[in-house]
Amino acid sequence: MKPIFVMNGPNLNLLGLRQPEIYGRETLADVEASVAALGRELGVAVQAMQSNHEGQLVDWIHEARTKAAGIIINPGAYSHTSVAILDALNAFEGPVLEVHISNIHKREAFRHHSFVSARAEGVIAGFGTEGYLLALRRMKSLMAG
Ligand code: CA2
Repeated sequence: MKPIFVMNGPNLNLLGLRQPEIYGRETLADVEASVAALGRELGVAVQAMQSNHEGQLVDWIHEARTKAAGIIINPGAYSHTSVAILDALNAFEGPVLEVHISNIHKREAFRHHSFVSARAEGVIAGFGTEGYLLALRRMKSLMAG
């Protein structure tokens, strides 16, 4: 069974270490552990990755073309700027779900638009780090049907 890639973009390595009022107190390692545990419960393989570099995220999305069944992605600030990540996702054939920890629509206007949303089957925003778990459950449904 191919894994679901759970990809996090720039600055998300700082989760839990700064700005807990926006992003909560869980670290990225905590989130990845919860996602892995839910993956075991659901019988879905999960591979987590994080990079601060746009090109690295693009390369992993290319890798996903042959190695992943689906992509759950929080592109961080690249959501609002990166046509390159959108183009890479458009070359991936499986389901894509976009996650934002914060409610980007309640924040500054420049966060209201995400290039990635044009490709995603669904978008979760403002559910905190629980959004990753909701996305994994949804991914399992998408893979089943
Ligand atoms: O809400 C989200 O998940 C975001 O994708 C997070 C990005 C932000 O640029 C997007 O607009 C919304 C930023 C991630 C920064 O993460 C930090 C976590 C802790 C401390 C500092 C930054």
